[in-house]
Amino acid sequence: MKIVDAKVIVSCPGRNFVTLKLITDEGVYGIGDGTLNGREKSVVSYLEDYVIPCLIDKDPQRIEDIWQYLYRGAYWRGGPVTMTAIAAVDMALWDIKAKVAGLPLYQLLGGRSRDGIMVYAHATGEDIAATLDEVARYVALGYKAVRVQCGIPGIASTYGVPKDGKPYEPADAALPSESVWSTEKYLNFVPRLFQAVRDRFGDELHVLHDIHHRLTPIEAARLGKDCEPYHLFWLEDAVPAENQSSFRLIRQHTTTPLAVGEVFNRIYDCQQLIQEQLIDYIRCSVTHTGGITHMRRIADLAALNHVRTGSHGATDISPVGMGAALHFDYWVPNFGIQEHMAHNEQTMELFSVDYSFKSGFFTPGDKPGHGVDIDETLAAKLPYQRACLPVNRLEDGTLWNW
Ligand code: KDG
Ligand code: MG
Repeated sequence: MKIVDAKVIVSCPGRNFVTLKLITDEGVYGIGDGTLNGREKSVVSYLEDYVIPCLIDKDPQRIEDIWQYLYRGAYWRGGPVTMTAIAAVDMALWDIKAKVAGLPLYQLLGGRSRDGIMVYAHATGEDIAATLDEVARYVALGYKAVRVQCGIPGIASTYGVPKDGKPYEPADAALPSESVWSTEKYLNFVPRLFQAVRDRFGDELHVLHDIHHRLTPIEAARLGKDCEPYHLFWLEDAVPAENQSSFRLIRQHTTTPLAVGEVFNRIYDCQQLIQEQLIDYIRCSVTHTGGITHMRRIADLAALNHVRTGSHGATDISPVGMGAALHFDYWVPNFGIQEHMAHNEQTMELFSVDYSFKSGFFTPGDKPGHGVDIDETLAAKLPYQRACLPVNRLEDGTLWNW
């Protein structure tokens, strides 16, 4: 069996997606997600100019060898563009292998470890009352876990909170839009939000929160401590994690579980965090972290250190990435939770999926492969639209982490 052709399909059903299709001489094809929010075209170029020419005539069954070829063979290892491109290839190859075997992908990984995959939804609102109503909506839909983000009094716009009633999509302008941040206003407000959540919904609902890299370690330690009475499922991305040892300080001060990893792209980004047990959940995604082949390595290291998975699943993970992630989640023994932010209707017309949701849990489906495909005719009618992620400034104008 040989790879004879490959297509990179860029489409914009309300937001941009990069989808790789690898075609074999036997007619079987595989689909992979190569979407890197706000940097989509870099992955397209990397795939078209450097990766695809090396794949033609290769045996698609040799997933490990192709992975090593693209990773080691690049000389310039790692980085989000490279690792997203490798992920797209890896996902497509696993799709082919599972289709050839006539099995759903999770069976090739070792079979399922659970009956369903617990996912968390995003509840957001401009104030506490609106946010709690959103939480109630998700609880009524059957969700067992909800991420809660709320507008902060005194700050014009806040991460995760939609504007003008539109669905939240952070890449919102052709050039980065600017938002303003106040750590003090945030730290004073957030514990009140979680007290209100527990007062209304009681103790059983799993409640999550994303700080989106905006605090220093000691500030994150204060927030973790202040939130202990509300026993969060996790606090996510407390500080930027290039400096992995900064989590030590947070850890010394609070028992609130910590999650990080959506901007990581390889095992070395989280090696210390995992080996020193500085986090509880590793949030790398199949899409941005070298595909299923590399995610297995991270998950195995995590399992040795009591760290569970909590994969990133915002809308910039396409339905292809979500489908592949759900097969991984079904298998991975140290699964924690999966993020799920629903895609819009046009996206779900463009991609056909086999996964489904029931009472707070997803299952990946039993079609051979990962079960997700793309309608290329519709994709051709939805061209790329330039969209960048925002930047963030402190109230005095200093550039800060978004
Ligand atoms: O592209 C950036 C988004 O994926 C990110 O802002 C979403 O933080 C995020 C999350 O946890 O889903
Ligand atoms: Mg996040």
